[in-house]
Amino acid sequence: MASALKNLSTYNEADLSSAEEMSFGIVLADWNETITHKLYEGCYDTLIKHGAKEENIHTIQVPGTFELPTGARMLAQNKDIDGFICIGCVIKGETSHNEYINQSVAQGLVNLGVMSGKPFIFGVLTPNDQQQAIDRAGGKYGNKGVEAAVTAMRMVAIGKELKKEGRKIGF
Ligand code: DLZ
Repeated sequence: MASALKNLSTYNEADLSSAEEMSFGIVLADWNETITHKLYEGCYDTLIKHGAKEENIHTIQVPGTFELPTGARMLAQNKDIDGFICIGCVIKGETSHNEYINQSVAQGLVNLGVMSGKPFIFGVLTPNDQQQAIDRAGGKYGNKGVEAAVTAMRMVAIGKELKKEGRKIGF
């Protein structure tokens, strides 16, 4: 089990470039807000810690996790943003609603990323119960929001590096 081995807030700072010149869109789902708002804090604070400017972090709130891909697309259409972080929490219930939401959101974000060439990060917890969510939203397994922020920074850095290299060889 991945979380038994890895704390979600642990990362190698040497892997990260400064986020000073990067812009981010955060799309935050309000369902399970006691959890998602903790994920948001972890994410936002990590971006700021690594140099992102407040004015370059654009946040919107959407009703639920299912709305994350559409919210991200709306943000992408209206702002010039390097990388998107989508934050939600879908707790398994008595029905299979969680599977429909999780699969469509994961697929939606993959589609957005592949089509746009920009990162759309899946910062969604998919726990079996509330305790598993608490453990991963600043609890004993760290904070998935931190992991999502670090992933976004690394992907934006890759995109920027490739653009620079492209200019160097004169295309
Ligand atoms: C309807 C629903 C349910 C049952 N559970 C969750 C959940 O655990 N986490 C979450 O983010 N959203 C949930 N939703 C709401 C859906 O994401 C969506 O907002 C509604 O189905 C309307 O499209």
